[in-house]
Amino acid sequence: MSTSFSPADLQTSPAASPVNTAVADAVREGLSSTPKWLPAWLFYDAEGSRLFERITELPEYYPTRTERAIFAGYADGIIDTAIRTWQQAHPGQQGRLRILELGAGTATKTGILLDAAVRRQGQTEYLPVDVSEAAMDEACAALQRVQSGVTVVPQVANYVTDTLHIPPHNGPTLALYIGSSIGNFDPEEASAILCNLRQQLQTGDTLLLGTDMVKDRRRMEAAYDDRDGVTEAFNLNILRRINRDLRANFDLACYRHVALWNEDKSRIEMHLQALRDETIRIPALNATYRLAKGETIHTENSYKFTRSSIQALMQSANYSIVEQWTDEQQWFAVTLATAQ
Ligand code: AVI
Repeated sequence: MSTSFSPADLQTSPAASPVNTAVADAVREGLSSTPKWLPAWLFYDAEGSRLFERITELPEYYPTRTERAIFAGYADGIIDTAIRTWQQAHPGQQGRLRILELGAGTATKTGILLDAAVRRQGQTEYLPVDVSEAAMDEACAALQRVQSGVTVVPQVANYVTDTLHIPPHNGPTLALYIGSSIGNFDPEEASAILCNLRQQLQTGDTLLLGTDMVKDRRRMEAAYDDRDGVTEAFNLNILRRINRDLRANFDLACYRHVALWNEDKSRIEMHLQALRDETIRIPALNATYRLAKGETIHTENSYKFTRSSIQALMQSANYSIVEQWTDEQQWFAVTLATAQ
């Protein structure tokens, strides 16, 4: 038998594209488990990130605009309190506040706090830490377009799995972990992320944590099941990504988007439910998986908080709460805590 191919075939043939081992390992582990699950980070390929941006603008998805409004109302107070907290721990010492962020920020939300820091001290350093270099480049470019007085010092690192290494600083560090990103981790993982950050902070440095709060069940469920179907498309995109990255054969039309409030665990759960018996072949894993009609793949948890669960989380990671800001309806909270 003879075959002929050109180098161009090698580049374009899906069979020749290298398999991302992190994606392969995650999908193998999740689909071999009972119940089946997939890690939420798989949502964020280029299309998933674009869909998430659309989610943040949906009328039903209140967290982004509510947190932004809190920043708009209280940014100067937040910056003042972070500086004062550090000065109390370091009497007589001077130094400019720098802002560190877990995740690459957005020009709008993070920009409000950077603006307040520049108003207060003329200039500031901004250190975003993100696993995605592309996301970071985009965020930095957007920030630098709109922000003067801000020096951006990006760091590519996975703050969930790897020990952070932040350069030392003579002055206060305000670390941001906003957008209720912490809510996508189980309580033990959430505490580990804040502990990892804590190791890099000095006593008197501060953490500003954004958390979505427990509220009326219908309001929370609607935020994850919007009328335009954007969240449904976001959820289904995880299967499209697996089809592309691992050459799987998920039939997207056979899955239903499910978002429900789990009261016991205080979280919104997203699932994909099979509408009929399905056999999924994943050649890149050399594996076949079966889903029975009605069976679900659990794709995301989004924990919702109360004042006492925020307090417990902070305490578990060695922070003590200094001040908390919230909106009138108490739907979202922004908590400033100091490294003990
Ligand atoms: C990124 N994260 C905080 C969002 C959330 O609300 O949990 C992700 C999301 N999933 C569906 N809608 C938004």
